[in-house]
Amino acid sequence: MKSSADLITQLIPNIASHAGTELKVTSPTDGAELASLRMDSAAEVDAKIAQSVVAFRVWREVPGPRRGELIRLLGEKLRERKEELSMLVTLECGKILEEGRGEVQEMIDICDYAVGLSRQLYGLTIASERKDHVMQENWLPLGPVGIISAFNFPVAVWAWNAALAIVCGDSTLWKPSEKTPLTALACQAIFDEVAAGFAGAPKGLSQVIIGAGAQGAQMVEDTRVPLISATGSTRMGKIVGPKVAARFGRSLLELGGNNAMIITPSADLDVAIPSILFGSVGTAGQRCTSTRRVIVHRTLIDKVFETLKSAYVQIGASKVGDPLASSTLVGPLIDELAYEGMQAALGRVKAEAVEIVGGERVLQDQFPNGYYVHPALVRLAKQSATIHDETFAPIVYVFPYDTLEEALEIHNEVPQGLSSTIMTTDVRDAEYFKRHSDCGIANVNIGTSGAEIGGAFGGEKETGGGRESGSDSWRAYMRRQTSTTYFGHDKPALAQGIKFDV
Ligand code: UN1
Repeated sequence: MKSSADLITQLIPNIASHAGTELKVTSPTDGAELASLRMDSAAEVDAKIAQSVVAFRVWREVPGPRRGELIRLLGEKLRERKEELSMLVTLECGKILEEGRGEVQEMIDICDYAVGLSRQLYGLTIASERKDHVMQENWLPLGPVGIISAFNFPVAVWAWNAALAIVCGDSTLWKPSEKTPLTALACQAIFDEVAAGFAGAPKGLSQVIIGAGAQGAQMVEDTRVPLISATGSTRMGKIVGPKVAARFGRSLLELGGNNAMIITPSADLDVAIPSILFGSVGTAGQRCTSTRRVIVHRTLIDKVFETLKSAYVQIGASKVGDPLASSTLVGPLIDELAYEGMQAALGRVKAEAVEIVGGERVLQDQFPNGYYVHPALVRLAKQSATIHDETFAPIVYVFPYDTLEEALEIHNEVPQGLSSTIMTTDVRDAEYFKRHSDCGIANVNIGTSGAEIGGAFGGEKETGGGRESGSDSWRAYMRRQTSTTYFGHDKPALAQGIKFDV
């Protein structure tokens, strides 16, 4: 296997030009320094935005299907580099390699989707009330799109946004998490390589801004960036949303989740249990879609809890470790702060808990600077406000319900509204759940995490209301124009039958 330094220079050939002292990038696997980078100055951010405007003016004139061709080539290049990029994802954010591969696959999938979309950016033709008039809806490129992404999906979320924005005729500016700038630079290098050989792709069509809060805030406040697509915590969204709104910009927010599974009396537990495990311990509980609450019918609570308990004990004993090792299912938390957040959440719930399994730090001898934990399973007598906040760590709370109406009340009580699921073989329960879940995602017999790119992704309430990826999410990256054309010979007629004869 390649050393991390070789992998980085292979994927980011110009890494030396980013060298500096301001941003130390460490791997969550063992705390080792991967690189030390400089951040963009305010003048550099300004110049990148200006360049993005210039690139946009060129790119919007390129026909949609031709724009799609660039994204087709990007998808091809990602297929070629999949293994190396997946390894860098694992190294920089700590998710297991299998999930790193899944994340790069998600990039490839959205590229394929965007290629098809590039020939389907269509609007409506609407019946006009007036003779010899035609009314149309045109979808036009919007402008530079600012993308703010989080550490936990360091490359896929960029691809969801960039692939769509670019086929829609926009340019993009990407401010990745300061915890994962290397994967962003690697994606940028791949993009640059593809764009260099592509006639008509302007300089600066896609750019990366390296920095932290200040660089992000500068982009958020700049009126030259009509859309800010931001993924991260609700706390971040509460800052970004009003700032963008204050300048009449548009924001697409993908914020926190507090996702739940309801297990009904008719549930097939052979389907439910693996879904809980992937949802709650997968990605070390660091997905916005991770399963955080399991609401179980009282008749099944003992059985579900005991089955989960033995799985958690086994996972804690043998499946937590080096995310590059093929036997590992749970890698490290991103950093010490995440570990402290997890311990604080467990501390808060302790007094209410019926039983807590796991939660402690492990592998400290092997990885003194890596924050590995035994995923935590917490049994409660009922839900309380203590678990209304999202904790970005592997903690799942299990508690009972008596009637499905009550289960949905409990389910919807939290401030977030991203993903939800019901385990049932009763079609009535499934339909009731879909009608009453207040989330953007409501699944039946599959877990809360691991959505496909074809559907619109996002959620309600404190999750921010944005939708990205599939379905008609592309419309967020374009501006809608209503156009009425008169093609008759008579004196023009006014709408609403108004007479205005001079
Ligand atoms: C995120 O955690 O920000 O549905 C995105 C999922 C993934 C995306 C998660 N496809 O779990």
